[in-house]
Amino acid sequence: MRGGRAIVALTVVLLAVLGAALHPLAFILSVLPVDTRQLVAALTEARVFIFNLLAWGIVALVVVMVLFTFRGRLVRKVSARPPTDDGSMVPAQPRVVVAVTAYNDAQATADTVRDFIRQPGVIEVLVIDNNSTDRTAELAAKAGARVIHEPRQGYGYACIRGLAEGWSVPSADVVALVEGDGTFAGDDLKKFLAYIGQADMVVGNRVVRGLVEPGSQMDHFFTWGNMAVAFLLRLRFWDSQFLGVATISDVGCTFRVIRRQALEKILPDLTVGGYHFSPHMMLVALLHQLTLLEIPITFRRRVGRSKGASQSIWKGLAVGMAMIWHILTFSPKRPRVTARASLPEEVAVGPR
Ligand SMILES: Nc1nc2c(ncn2[C@@H]2O[C@H](COP(=O)(O)OP(=O)(O)O)[C@@H](O)[C@H]2O)c(=O)[nH]1
Ligand SMILES: [Mg+2]
Repeated sequence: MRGGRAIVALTVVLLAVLGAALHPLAFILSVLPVDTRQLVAALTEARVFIFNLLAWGIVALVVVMVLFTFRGRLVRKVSARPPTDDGSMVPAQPRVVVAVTAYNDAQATADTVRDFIRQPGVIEVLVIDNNSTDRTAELAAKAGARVIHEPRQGYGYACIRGLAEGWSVPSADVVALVEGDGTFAGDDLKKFLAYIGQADMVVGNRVVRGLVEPGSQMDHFFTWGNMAVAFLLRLRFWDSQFLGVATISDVGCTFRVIRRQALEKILPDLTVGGYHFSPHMMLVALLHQLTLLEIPITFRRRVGRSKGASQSIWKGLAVGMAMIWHILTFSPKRPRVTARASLPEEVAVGPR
């Protein structure tokens, strides 16, 4: 069943939270000046039942882990699939097109362009201007970017357009995606390029202590939230040894690099225009059996005001819920393609 493991994990977490909440609830009821003895007894019974269920669940998990360990010793299994070798291997010095999402971030976007344009291997920087009303487009062009206007409002639409436009640059070996908000460092691009020979797509990880600048958007809430949702993604694409076919710990990092041929396979299935685009792209890549690697990157304070998930805890929660629902339920609309993919109308790019 699609997302079955993730649903079981969510149920376990909900049961644990419910069981924990029953304790103080029973206590509060017991000190009330009315007779609540029957209710308290029922709650206590429910709590004991949940506790027993979870405890037996842990025992079963340990037994399964021991069995897997013994089985692994007896049968040497290679569970990591080597990267796709269908002529899509990238050269040692790949040519990179960088696509930058931009929405009313004039200064930060121009700085991002200047930062990335000077990185080794970068042949072009594209700024996807998503209906900005400030000087984003003008300053980005001055900084040396080719500015492309995306009329459909939304972070995901800006990402899809950037990826499609990057794919359409014939000399590009790989396409990088970043935000034009000053959070990502051009210097990190070389880390992605160091690994792109070993995976179809390399994504950034912003949950590594020491690399995240104090005061950045990655506070406790966003760090834990990303880790938890990433674990759901791993449960959906499970591998018993590595706890997921892709060892992902951060689902919301825009900074990623993908091989041109891999991008061609997934572009027609990229459809999410909203803030949950990032895990959407990972899901689609995994459904196409592409290999994903995650690498630790630096994450800096944002320049300017956030318009995305980091606006507030409520916005972050809403985006998190959309991500969870998407991971549990998504499957591509069109039949799975393994051969050469064709681009649909909405991502098709005109002559350059
Ligand atoms: N919020 C928002 N961001 C957009 C949109 N279109 C493009 N973007 C860009 O997408 C990136 C993510 O938005 P951001 O405000 O940084 O969200 P945050 O990372 O959650 O703080 C930025 O580079 C924006 O400029 C849009 O319609 N809304
Ligand atoms: Mg941002």
